[in-house]
Amino acid sequence: MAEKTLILLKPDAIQRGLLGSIISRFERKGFKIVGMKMLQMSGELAKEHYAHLLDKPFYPDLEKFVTSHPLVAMVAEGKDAVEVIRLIVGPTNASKAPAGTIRGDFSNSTSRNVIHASDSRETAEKEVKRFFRDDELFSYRFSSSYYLRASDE
Ligand code: IDP
Ligand code: MG
Repeated sequence: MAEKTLILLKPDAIQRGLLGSIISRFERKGFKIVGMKMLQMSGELAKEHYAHLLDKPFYPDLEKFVTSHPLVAMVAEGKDAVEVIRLIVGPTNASKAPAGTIRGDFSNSTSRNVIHASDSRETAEKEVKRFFRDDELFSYRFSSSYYLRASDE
């Protein structure tokens, strides 16, 4: 089975009207979106998702930020999805993120860096399950012609 990874388009991406611009980058790279939904994180979910940061001084702001507004969760599937999508996303500190990466192009901040992506295969497996039930993930093939026109057109 192809590799899957979790992507969160954080509240700043929605508030700034960047959803389409960001999602298109994964589509044009050839990744398949196999799950997508809007949700608002609870404090409990934030604490689980950011457990590695609970003792950091910025954690209270992080939790408030991710729980105060809706976000979009996606699962992308494709070859080396975890590693390649982290490369497309760019480093955590968006101020230092290279141009051409999502964070490099859309943010100049560490705390408002528009997107989350799983950082390893092990993390990705846990994070996909954290946000999506099995029946919320889809398996389909890209079709070159079927969705462009009917066979008799
Ligand atoms: P990542 O999102 O690149 O995987 P992590 O270290 O897992 O980076 O941190 C998760 C999120 O916590 C970051 O995306 C960012 O929103 C926030 N964060 C991390 N480090 C800082 C910091 O030094 N100041 C403020 N927020 C931070
Ligand atoms: Mg991380």
